[in-house]
Amino acid sequence: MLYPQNSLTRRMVDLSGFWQIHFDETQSGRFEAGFEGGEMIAVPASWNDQIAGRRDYLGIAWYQTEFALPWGWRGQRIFIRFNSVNYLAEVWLNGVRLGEHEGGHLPFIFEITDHVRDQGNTLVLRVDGELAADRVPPGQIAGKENITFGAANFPDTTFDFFPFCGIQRPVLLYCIPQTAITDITVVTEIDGTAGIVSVQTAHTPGEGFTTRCTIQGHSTFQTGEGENGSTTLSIPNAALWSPQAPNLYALTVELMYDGAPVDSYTLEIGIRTIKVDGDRLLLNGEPVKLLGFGRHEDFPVIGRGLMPALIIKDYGLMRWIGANSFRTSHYPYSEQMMQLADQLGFLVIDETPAVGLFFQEPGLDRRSQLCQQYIRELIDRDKNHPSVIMWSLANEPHTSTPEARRAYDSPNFTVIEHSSQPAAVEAFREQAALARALDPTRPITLVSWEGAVEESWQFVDVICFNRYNGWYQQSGRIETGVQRLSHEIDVIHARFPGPFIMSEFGADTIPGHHADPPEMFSEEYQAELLSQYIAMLNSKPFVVGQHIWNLCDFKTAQGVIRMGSYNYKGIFTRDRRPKMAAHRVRQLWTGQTESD
Ligand code: BDP
Repeated sequence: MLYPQNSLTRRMVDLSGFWQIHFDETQSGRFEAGFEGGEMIAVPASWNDQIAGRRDYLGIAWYQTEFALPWGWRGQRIFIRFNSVNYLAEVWLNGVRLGEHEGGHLPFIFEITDHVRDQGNTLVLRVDGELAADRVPPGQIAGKENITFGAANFPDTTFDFFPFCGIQRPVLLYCIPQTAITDITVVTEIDGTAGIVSVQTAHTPGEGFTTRCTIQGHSTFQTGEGENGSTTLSIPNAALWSPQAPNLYALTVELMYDGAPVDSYTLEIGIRTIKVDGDRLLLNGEPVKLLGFGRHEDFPVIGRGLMPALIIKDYGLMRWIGANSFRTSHYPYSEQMMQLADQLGFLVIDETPAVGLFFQEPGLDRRSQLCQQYIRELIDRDKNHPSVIMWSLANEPHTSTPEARRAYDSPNFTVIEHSSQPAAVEAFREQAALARALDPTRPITLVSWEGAVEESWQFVDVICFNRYNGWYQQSGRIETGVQRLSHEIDVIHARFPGPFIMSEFGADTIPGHHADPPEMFSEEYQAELLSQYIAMLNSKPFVVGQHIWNLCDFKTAQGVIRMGSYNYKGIFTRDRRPKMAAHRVRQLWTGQTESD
């Protein structure tokens, strides 16, 4: 999927601004052609903390805006693109239904060429933010104990972040030529000092078209077999892409007719390879270690809305602390975030919106289909980013059987046979195969807290493990917790050899709360816990990554383990001020002290 852009042959306008919203609690209204008397709402941004009294509203809301067709677009093919609407969106233009899309965080597009007027276009969305057991991420099963937290949560999520709703990323209107480039897929290899760039292109059907690919002076023609073509360019003495030197090349694809370009699209590409070799993760053939974070798209007032300044701020914080990597926990991040990862040189574990899954309860078929849809959409969206080095199929699915869990929780981590529920194993077998078929070039991971009883780790290339010893377990006893974890990691590695990433570890910390000796929730405790984890992880050669949970404090549902409805495991506060641990981690990761 190509992000809209302005070029010689393409135009795009952003429909962000003040729209109208009508909350339809009784679900009685049909407003396909528009409505009167709504409230004002800024798009993009979640509605929850923006509109007074609507924080916990997760029902139906109708959005509307008006727009005119930009001058000169008539005669082109015209589309509308929604970069992210959470959770389910149904869309109408001038009363004509365009379609629907399920799942927040991934883009969807409708062609509107035949429905759009020159002026006075009414765009209407019906957004459904309800949590339900057959959606992904799922809500709770009615009448059942909360699968994730034991105690009830409000709103009743199966995951540990606030279920923000609404139009959370830009809505773009764009046009392309009648016969246009529709897709580009780039794969890079390294041959000695040369970069080998394979480009596959697709265009709308048409006779007599050829495709030209140019990378800074190197150009080849691709003559079509129908609408699909492929070509390979060799770049001598290529400047490779890496965190130390995020070199990018501009690849321009032109669709030619009668010797002249009728469409042109420019993509920033990075020449790099990513491979698993035994216990190592190799970037451009060299071992690489990931230092970084799990994060959230989360900020006061805007909720999960796109805020470009916050993206810059967070990359600045990650740079300052010596991070080179992050995971898009627990859903795909904005396309702007991904573009900057390419430009600034961050290694990204790109995660689908599958979090808090369960496998015995009703709705499994639907949930599994949605997971597959998300894998397709994510790879389609992000396949050309050099920063994306791995696909994460899910975070913390609840996979083990109760018997396996009981045996594993013993002092020796006893692993019994068939430790995962068969339905979970089947689901991840299929999902891993799908991801590999769609992208054979990148490793796959599954982020789990289950430990060595996670049978679905057999399908992945890299183990991503979340664990909170010294916090949820061995509370108050950091050393005991870290020792036990060290042993558990060895047990996991013996069962699932290969590169291992500690994808979450941390401690809730109230900024300004101090204790000596360190005590849970104090700044000292977080700094000490992270130091001991990092020392232990550094001692194991197969550990190729350490991602602290979390970069910043973030909003959650209400519940007894979340004071003020926040997860306080950030090493920065929600408004991005450093806690003591931020300085400690910076010293450990960069060798620099506060005064440097
Ligand atoms: C992990 C989850 C993460 C939570 C974290 C925590 O993956 O979403 O926020 O625990 O409890 O299990 O802080």
